[in-house]
Amino acid sequence: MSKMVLTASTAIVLATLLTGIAFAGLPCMGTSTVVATGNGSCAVIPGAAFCPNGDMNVITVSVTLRDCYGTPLPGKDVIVWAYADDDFCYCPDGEPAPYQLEDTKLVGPTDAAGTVTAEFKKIGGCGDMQFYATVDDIVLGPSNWMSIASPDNTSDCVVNLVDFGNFATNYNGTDPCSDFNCDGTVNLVDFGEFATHYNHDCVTP
Ligand SMILES: [Ca+2]
Ligand SMILES: [Ca+2]
Repeated sequence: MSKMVLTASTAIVLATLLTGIAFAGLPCMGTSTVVATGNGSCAVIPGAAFCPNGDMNVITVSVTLRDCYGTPLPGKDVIVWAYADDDFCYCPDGEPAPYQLEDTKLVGPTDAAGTVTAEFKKIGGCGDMQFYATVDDIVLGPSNWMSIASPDNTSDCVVNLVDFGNFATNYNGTDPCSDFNCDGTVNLVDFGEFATHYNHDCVTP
């Protein structure tokens, strides 16, 4: 009887050790983080105002990889990608990633703290967006939601007369899609922003 108990205990210890070995060095959902922050006036919402050519706000997504013991994982490449319920258009920009596919960026390697960042800025459209990270086929995140505004109201990555029509309709209102400085109203300040980015697209200016 005591031999059976000993054998069972040994099996549990071995299983625990093997589990630990299996999880050590692999990104862990519970200890890794994906955090999105914006710059500009919308950073406190939080959110960002994007122009398709990238000359408005920027969202920085910071990914920190740790294994289930909390040990940082340096030297890993990470795919960071945007997720949205709403329609957005994504211009290719090639930065800071070696390559990108629409809203997906490959960044890395992670530094000694297990951290790497990706920037998103060449985007048109309006709505809510959050970010995930994939490494070693493990999906981490999502990040906090970000509220996105853009002079490209129609999500075709061109700021033109159609967008102006929508902006004019929203003028003096509270539509967050046209409130580029996130102060709660669509007014002359926002019109100035719209005018600055009029005729912009993925490559212009
Ligand atoms: Ca448009
Ligand atoms: Ca405003």
